[in-house]
Amino acid sequence: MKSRIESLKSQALTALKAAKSEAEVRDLEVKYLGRNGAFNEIMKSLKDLSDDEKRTVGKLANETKSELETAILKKYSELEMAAFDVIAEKEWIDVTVPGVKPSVGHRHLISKFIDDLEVVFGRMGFAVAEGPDIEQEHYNFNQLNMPEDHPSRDMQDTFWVKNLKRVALRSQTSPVQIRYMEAHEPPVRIISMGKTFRRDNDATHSPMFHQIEGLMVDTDISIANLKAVLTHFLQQVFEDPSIKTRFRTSYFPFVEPGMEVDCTCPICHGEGKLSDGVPCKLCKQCGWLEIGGAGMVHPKVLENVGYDSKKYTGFAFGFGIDRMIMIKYRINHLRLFFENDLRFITQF
Ligand code: FA5
Repeated sequence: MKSRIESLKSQALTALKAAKSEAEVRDLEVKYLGRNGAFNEIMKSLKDLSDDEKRTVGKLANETKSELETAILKKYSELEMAAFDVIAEKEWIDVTVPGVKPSVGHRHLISKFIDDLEVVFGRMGFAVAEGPDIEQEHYNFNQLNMPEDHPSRDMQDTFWVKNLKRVALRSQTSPVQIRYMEAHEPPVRIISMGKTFRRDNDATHSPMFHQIEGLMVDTDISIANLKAVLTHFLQQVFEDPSIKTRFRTSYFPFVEPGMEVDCTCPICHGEGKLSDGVPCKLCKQCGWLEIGGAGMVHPKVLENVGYDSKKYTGFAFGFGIDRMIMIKYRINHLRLFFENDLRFITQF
C-alpha cells in the first residue's frame, strides 16, 4: 500500500509538472484528490488493514494528499503568473515615448479682435448693442437720412434680398444706431459690431466685411468728445500711445459735419519712412492711414427717432474692423481672413 501511495505521488507530481493549462491541473486534481479520485480509494481501503497499518498508512496517505494539494495550488499560481506575463508582453506600452499632441482649435482672429474692441470701449463706459444682419431699408437707409432715390445710396452698392420688398443685407452697422435710439432715451453710449455686406471685391474690399459703429448722445456732446474717444481707442487698439488722429471733412448723410478719420501709421509713426530711411509701404509714405467715417449726428436723424435735437447732440463713427486688423498685423489681402487656411489662422 505504501509503495502504491509513493508511486501515485510521483505519477501525480510528474503529470503536474508537465501540465500546461489550468484545465489540465483541474483534471489531475479530480483524478488524484477528487471524491472518486485515487487517494479517496486508498482511504476507503484502509478499513481492510490492521490497526497498526491503518495508522502508518493513513498518516502517509494524508501527508501525501496535503503535499499534492500544496503542489497543485502552487501550479495554479504559477500558471496564473505566466498568464500575466503573456498579457504584460502583449499589452506592453512604452510610457517614455513622447505623446501625440492633440490639436486644439481656437477662436478666429476677427472674433478675438471684436472681443478686444468690446473691452477697450467697455472701459470708456460704452455698452454693446446688436442689430440684424438682414435689415429693412427703413433702418439701413431711410431713418439715416438716406431717402429712396437719394444719390448717397450709390455710395454703398447694396445686396437686396430677392422677392422681399425693401429688405437688404445691411451695408453698414449704422442702422443699429436707429434701432437703439428708438428703444432708449438719452444719454446713449454704445458700440455695435458685426457683419456688413456690399458688392465689393478686391484686396482690401470684400463682399462680407465687419464694421464697428459707435454712438454717443447727450446734452453736451461735441467734436472734442469724438476726437478724445477715437484717439484713445486707436492708441489702445494699435497698442501705441503715440498714435495721433486727424479729421478730414467728408460727407455721410446721417452726420453733419461729416469726417474721414485718419490715424498716424503705426509702422513709421507718421514719418512716411522707417528709421533706416526705407519708404513705409503700409501708408505709402504718407504717414497717415484712413480708418473710417465719423461726424456729429445729423439733427434730422435725432428727430427721426423722437429725440429733441435742440436739447441733444451726439457723435457717431463707423470703422472697418477688417481694415484695422490688416493694419495691426500687416496683412495684405482680405481674402486670408475667410479662406480658413490653418497656416494663416493658427498664427493668431
Ligand atoms: C460707412 O459705412 C458709415 N456708415 C460710417 C459712418 C458711421 C460714418 C457713422 C459716419 C458716422 P464707409 O462706407 O466709408 O462708411 O465704410 C466705413 C469703413 O468700412 C471703411 O473706411 C472701410 O474701412 C470699411 N469698408 C467699407 N467697405 C468695405 C469692404 N467692402 N470690405 C472691407 N471693408 C470695407
